[in-house]
Amino acid sequence: MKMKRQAISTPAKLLGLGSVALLAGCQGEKQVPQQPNVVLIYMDDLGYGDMSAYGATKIETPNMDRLAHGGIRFTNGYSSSATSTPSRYALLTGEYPWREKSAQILPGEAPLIIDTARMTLPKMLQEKGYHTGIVGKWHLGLGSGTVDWNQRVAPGPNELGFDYSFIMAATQDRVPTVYLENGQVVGLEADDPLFVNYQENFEGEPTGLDNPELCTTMMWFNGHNNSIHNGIPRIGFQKGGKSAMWVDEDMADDFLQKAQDYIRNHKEKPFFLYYAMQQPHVPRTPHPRFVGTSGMGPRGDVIVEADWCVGELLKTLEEENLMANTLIIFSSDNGAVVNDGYYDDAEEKLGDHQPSGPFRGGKYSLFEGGTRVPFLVYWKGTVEPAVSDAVVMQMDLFSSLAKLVGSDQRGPDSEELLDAFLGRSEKGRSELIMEATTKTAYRQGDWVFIPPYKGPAVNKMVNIELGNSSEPQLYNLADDLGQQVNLAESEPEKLQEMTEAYERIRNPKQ
Ligand code: NG6
Ligand code: CA
Repeated sequence: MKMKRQAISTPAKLLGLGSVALLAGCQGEKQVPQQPNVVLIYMDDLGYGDMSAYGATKIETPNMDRLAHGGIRFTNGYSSSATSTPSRYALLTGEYPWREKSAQILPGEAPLIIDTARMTLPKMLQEKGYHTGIVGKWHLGLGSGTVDWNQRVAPGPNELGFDYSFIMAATQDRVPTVYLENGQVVGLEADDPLFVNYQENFEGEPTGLDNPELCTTMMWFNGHNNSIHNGIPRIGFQKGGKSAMWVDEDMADDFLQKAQDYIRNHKEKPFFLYYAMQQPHVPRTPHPRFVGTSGMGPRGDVIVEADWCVGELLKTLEEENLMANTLIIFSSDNGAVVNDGYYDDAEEKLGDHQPSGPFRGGKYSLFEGGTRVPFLVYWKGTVEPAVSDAVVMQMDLFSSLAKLVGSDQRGPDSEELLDAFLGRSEKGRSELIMEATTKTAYRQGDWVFIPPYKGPAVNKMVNIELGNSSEPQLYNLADDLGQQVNLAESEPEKLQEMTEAYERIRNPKQ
């Protein structure tokens, strides 16, 4: 007798399978445990070509590769944007970031940009009984007005669905250079309060601009010339809070330890851990034991360091016997950048390493290098190792994980692609909009359309082609992965079709 779709979970229960569901349409496939732990490892600026599993030959990433070779390695995995804040916004809300104007690279003093009344990925999981935690980079704003860093800072991750948070507010190159645990600045002492200002400096405080002699760890190249901490000039001004300041070289260990503690402390019920690492974003500050390990300077060294962290996290899951019941997702918030504003030898020691792999552009770019990122799904014993060409976005994790855990919640733009994520289907998205600093482009099938945009073709400071052109651009990725041949003139009908399809999503008629 054929089972009806809706009836599928009932017989599973009758068979005593407990929290096991069969995936509709996949008879004969293994059953999927319904409430696995979910660990999302999220890199900052790791490019498609920065992992050996994605073709890097100059750098070894054995632990990331373990996830790639033992799970599904997506070749068409996208972040939702070519920069951090919008990608993280889409990840947590399941909504295209260009719908929210404030979802652009935020300063460290920006208010929270997601309404606390809103459904989010961690809230959806909480509703299903999960304990939820974030460790690492936040970058979605904190508080609702001017933040007093000497009080509990809220709303923030804890008000958006994370039961536990240990975060840096924005980025490693932005003040305040402190961690916050559940909204409290860690290690702050009452007699040395912390003040932050992005408009003007505090009287008598040195800056990278006026005091280059104090930039002893790293010198600024572009921007990054405000307050100095740990010999590194930053974006934004801060004063006080000395006892709370992080040590950049220890950051990887600090986050790793909190992530490991979180796993050990919450293994009794299903948990969601969002482990948002800081590498290889600037300033690249490997712990001394990783200095020189890549032969490519600090950018390579912090990738080696990050890879080690991934290995240690996997060890913890193994030690706690959690591997078979933990779905691990690995990706990066945007594509690669080499020089992102400090003199750190990244250009000089790059050699022939290609951080964006075969793709044109990188971070900040509308070309594929901006948003096409490493994307891995690993689940020991449940997900079969494979390479998948399905088109998937990080924004789709919201609805897909909801489906997995039996939640009816869906993100507004988030497609439910659970079968693709678990390697049971090659069918991903048929279309998507990618975003780069407020500009957008459109992919449908193998075709990519980039509308005409004002602005420089190349951001010379970071040496990245942005995708701006006075002419429309049309590429066919099927035989032009590197977006070298603009077909806009030779394929006018396709151009017209793509323009209309793009406009339908981007500027729908009311
Ligand atoms: C840019 C910074 C860059 C980086 C980026 C955000 C300058 C010149 N450049 O404005 O270094 O911090 O913002 O990166 O200040 S992201 O990955 O968090 O989006
Ligand atoms: Ca980033």
